[in-house]
Order: sequence, then structure tokens, then C-alpha cells
Amino acid sequence: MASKKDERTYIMIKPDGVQRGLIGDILKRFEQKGFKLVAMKFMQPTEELLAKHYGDLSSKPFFPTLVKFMASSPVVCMVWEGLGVVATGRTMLGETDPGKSNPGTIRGDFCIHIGRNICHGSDSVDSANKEIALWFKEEELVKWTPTEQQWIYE
Ligand code: IDP
Ligand code: MG
Repeated sequence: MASKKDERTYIMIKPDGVQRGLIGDILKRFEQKGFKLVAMKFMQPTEELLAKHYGDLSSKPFFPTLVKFMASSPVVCMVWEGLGVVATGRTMLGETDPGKSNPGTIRGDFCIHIGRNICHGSDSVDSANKEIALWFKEEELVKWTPTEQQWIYE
């Protein structure tokens, strides 16, 4: 399914991104790139949901503080679709540690500390599908055709 135009990724603006007023800036990066927004909601997630989302990291020393931080304030949950969106989305986010992120990336431009890196992006098509199913109901994924599609894809 990689490299198909209907590939999807789960992007989430974390509590620090929301509190710092960066929702519009982060959204804009994905919108202007040409990716298609499929779903979006604003919510304050429970620690239970976040523990599932970050299940692979449950043995890490930073796991308890990560879950508490993520539940401390609202987040913006999004599904974006397009050719190579999982890998390109990760490139657009930058490295996990903002200090190692290049200028021009979201984390490279807007943040400093690894524990306050303002956004999440799925790391593979497989985890994207799992994360989308965890955060959204099937009926929340909107079916639509942007009119600009023919100017974005050959
Ligand atoms: P990713 O968000 O770039 O995919 P992951 O390794 O999946 O990075 O880690 C998930 C999140 O956990 C990171 O975005 C960051 O917020 C937090 N995190 C990762 N490593 C550390 C660390 O060493 N200290 C504090 N927080 C960390
Ligand atoms: Mg990750």
C-alpha cells in the first residue's frame, strides 16, 4: 500500500503545539504541500487512550511523564492522505529530538526540547492504520475529492 495516492497517516498536534498557538502553522504545512485532509478533531484524550497510542514505549523511563503530559491539555487529531504521506509526513515533522531537526521542518522551526516536540506522526503505514483506527471511527473519515487534485498529481 506504500506509495499509493490513498496512503494515510495519523498526525496529532500535541498539547504544547495547541497551547503555543501553533495549530494553524502545523496544519498549513500539510495543506500547502498538497496532502488531503480526511479527518480532524479537537479533544482532550484520556491517559488510557494515550497508553494504547504509545503502547510500544511502555517500558521507556519517560513513558509515565509522556502520557501525563499528553493528557494535560487538548490535542488536534488528524488524518492526512496522499502519495508517500507517511514517510513525507515524518520528514516534514523532523527528528524526534528538535535539536537534531533541520530548519524548515516543523520541529526544527518551532520547538527545542524532545519532551515538548509539538507534533506526532505515524512511523509506518502499518502503525498509521492502527493509530487511525484507535483515534477515529470509520464514519469520521470523510470521503471527498479536492478540486485541485489534477494540479497536484500527474
Ligand atoms: P516520534 O514521536 O518521533 O515517533 P518516538 O520514539 O515514537 O518518537 O517517541 C514518542 C514521543 O515520546 C516523542 O515524540 C517524544 O515526545 C517522547 N520522547 C521520546 N524520547 C524521549 C526522551 O528521551 N525523553 C523524553 N521524551 C521522549
Ligand atoms: Mg513514534
